[in-house]
Amino acid sequence: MGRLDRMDGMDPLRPAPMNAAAIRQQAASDGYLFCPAIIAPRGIEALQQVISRDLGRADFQAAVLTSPEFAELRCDPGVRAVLEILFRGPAEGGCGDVCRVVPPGPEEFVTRPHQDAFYIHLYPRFRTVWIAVMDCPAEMGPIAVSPASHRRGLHRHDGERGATVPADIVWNRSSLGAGDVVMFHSRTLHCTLGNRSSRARSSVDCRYRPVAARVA
Ligand SMILES: O=C(O)CCC(=O)C(=O)O
Repeated sequence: MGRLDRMDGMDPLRPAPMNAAAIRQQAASDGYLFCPAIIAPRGIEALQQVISRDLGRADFQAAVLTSPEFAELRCDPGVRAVLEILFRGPAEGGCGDVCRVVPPGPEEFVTRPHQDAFYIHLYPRFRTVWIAVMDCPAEMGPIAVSPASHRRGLHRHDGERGATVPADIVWNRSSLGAGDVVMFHSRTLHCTLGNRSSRARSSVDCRYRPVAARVA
């Protein structure tokens, strides 16, 4: 994983500003927006209960992603408001959503650095929204993003091993609270680290595109 070994020294995520012009500017320069506590606890707690209830089911993923609680979270007005600023118009969800429950185990379940645009070709423009469904302190290995990496094109990817990361890349990461969101450009390099805590880590990642980009 190369320089990921040195992630302990990395800078914290930069919180998103409050007004539309500054949000667009920061997203354009960093390739991500960190929106602390943007999702109300009620919606997060409802999804937590669904995840606990359905964990262990063979169709866990489908059960969670088709639940009314997930549908509500995906329509969260705060998240949509930021996406609409970025897209300059309405956002459409359902462009590839995943619920992840990552058991403790330092390196076993890491998601190696990659760019979503390398794997998802169906949508020319999309944003990924990573939502902490529980408090995720740094030791749980929550999402890390590489600022400005979306401006450096697509890197070579090697299957499960992810992207070949340039030597000068830097990473931002913070301890996240339940309801914190990190949204990022489809070409932003990102990864998660090993969960070194004693509890499983739950998150969802949802993808949205501008309605205006829909192909008839
Ligand atoms: O949560 C993870 O382990 C990885 C998330 C991810 O790669 C993504 O949202 O694209």
